[in-house]
Amino acid sequence: MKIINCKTIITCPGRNFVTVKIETDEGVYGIGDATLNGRELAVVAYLEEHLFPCLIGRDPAQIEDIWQYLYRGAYWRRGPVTMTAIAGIDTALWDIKGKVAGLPLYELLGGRSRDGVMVYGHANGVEIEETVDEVAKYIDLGYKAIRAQCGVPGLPSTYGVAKDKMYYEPADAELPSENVWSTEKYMKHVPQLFERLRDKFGFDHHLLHDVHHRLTPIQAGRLGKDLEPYRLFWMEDAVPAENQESFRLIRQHTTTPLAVGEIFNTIFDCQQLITEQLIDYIRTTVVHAGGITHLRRIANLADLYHVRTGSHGATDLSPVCMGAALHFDTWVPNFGIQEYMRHTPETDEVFPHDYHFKDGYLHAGSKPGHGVDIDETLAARYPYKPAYLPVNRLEDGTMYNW
Ligand code: KDG
Ligand code: MG
Repeated sequence: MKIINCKTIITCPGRNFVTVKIETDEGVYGIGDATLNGRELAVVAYLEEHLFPCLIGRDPAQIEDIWQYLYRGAYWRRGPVTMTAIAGIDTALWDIKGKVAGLPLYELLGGRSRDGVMVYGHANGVEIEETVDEVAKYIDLGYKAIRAQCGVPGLPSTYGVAKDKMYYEPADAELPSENVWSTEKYMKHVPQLFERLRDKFGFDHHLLHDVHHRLTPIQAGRLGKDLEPYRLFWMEDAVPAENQESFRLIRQHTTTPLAVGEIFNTIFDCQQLITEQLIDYIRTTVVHAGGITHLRRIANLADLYHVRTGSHGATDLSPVCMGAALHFDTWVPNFGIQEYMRHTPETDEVFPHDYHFKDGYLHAGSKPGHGVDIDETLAARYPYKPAYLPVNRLEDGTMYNW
């Protein structure tokens, strides 16, 4: 079997998605997600100009060799654009392998380790009581785990508080919009949110929180400690993680479990975090960490150090990524949890898929490959629209982490 054609499909059924399609001389094709929020066309150019020409004529079964060719062979390694492009190709090749074998992807990885994949949904509100109402809705839908975010009094807007409750979409403007941030106001408010949630709902559901890279290590240690009575499943992205060592300080001060990694691209971004057991959950996912082939390496390393997976699953990761991630989650021995923000009905129509939600779990389905397809005619009805994630400034105007 040979690769005869590769292309990207860009569509915007509410938000932008980039999909890689690889076609073979035997009629079998595979697809992979290559969406990098706010930088979509950089990945498209990297794929079309630099990677696709190298794939024509290759055997799609040689996934490992192709991965090494694209990663090692390029000389320029790592980085979000490169690794997202490689992920799109890698996912499409695993899809082809599954279809050729007539097996769902999790069977190729080693078979099922669990019946369903526990997911967490996103509850958010401008005020605490609004978040409480949203958490109640997720509990009614059957979720076992819910991420809770809330507006901060004195700040006009903040990360995680959505206009549209179910389909939160932070890339909301043609040029980056600006948020204002105060660590002091935030740190005073968040423990009140979780006190209220535990008061109202008790301890039967997992609660999670995303700090979104906004604290220093000692502030994160303090917040983790303040949240200990509410037994969070995790505190996510407490600090920007370029400096992996900074997690040591957080660890010294709190037993609140720590999650990080949605913006990591390779195993080298989390090597120290994992081997020194500075985190509890690694959030790398298929599309931004080099595909199934590389994510598997990260998860295997993490397993040796009691670190479990908790893959990113926001709406900017397309249903193709979600499908592949769910097969991965169904297999991976050290699974922790999977993030699940529902896509809009328009997106679900463009990407028909085999996975489904039931009683707090997602089920990958049993179709060969990852079980997600793309309706190209429908996709063409939604042309690309430039959209950026916001930026963040402190109250005195200093540029800060979003
Ligand atoms: O593209 C960026 C979003 O996916 C990210 O901000 C969402 O932090 C996020 C999360 O935990 O889902
Ligand atoms: Mg996050």
